[in-house]
Amino acid sequence: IALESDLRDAVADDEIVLHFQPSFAAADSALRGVEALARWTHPERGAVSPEVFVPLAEECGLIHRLGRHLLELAVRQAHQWSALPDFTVWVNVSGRELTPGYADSVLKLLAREAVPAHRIGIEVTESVLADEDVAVQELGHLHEAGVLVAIDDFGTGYSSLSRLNSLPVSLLKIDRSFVSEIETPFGYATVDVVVRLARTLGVETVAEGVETPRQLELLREVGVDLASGFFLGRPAAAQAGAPRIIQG
Ligand code: G
Ligand code: G
Ligand code: NA
Ligand code: MN
Repeated sequence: IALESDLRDAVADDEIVLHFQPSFAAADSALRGVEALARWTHPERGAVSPEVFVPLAEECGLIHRLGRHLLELAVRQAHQWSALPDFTVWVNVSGRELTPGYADSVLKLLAREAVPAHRIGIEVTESVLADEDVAVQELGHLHEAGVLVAIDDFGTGYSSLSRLNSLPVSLLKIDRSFVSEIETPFGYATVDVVVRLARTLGVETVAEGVETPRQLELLREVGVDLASGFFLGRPAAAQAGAPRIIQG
């Protein structure tokens, strides 16, 4: 409960900021975008994980304000990076945020900040697409307007493969649990299946959680489009000009 009221203040006081983790084209290591990750430094408790405060915000009705705050930060940052070619800022969005009017509010924000739709991507988990018609409609509006949509942690949740073909999706994010297993026959086959499926659907794939050069090599072999992970670049605060790249 104390944390809940602190969270209210934190949103108002800008204690919650975004860090950005780069993603690269697997084939030639060209920088292709960043994933925005929320970071809260509590004045007494120190770092509080989004795994704690995002569910808390959902429970106490703060998720719309928190989500809006983070989206504004992401869109402003996308504007700062507008000179980078083929560059998308990906934002994690909770299913709870996807209520009627969400898409319109995002499109208004993009117009206000003069950021083209394709420079922003929305990441949602499979479960959001599985059972929430309103969420799918809102994502559909955004997708039609050119905003990119990714299914996060693909392969770990309830996935209706038959429905995938009709969902407003631009990219599948292969969960890092599969990437960490890619040196096993089953792990390799899983990544391979997702890549083939994505090709058939005409969407891109990103492998997340790449931690070793061997994993990257195997991902290239399978034909994954994009890659991110600690081996390629850690989440970091935005630097002036371009995201900090530890290894490209
Ligand atoms: O960055 P980190 O590994 O701490 O993220 C933990 C979890 O919190 C991940 O599932 C991630 O998707 C989620 N998360 C991080 N930032 C945001 C955010 O801005 N909004 C939402 N809804 N979830 C986030
Ligand atoms: O659920 P989601 O995919 O949004 O989670 C993103 C989280 O994964 C981020 O919080 C980030 O800190 C974490 N992450 C990113 N790259 C790696 C990695 O290479 N290894 C591990 N263990 N975590 C990572
Ligand atoms: Na994500
Ligand atoms: Mn993920």
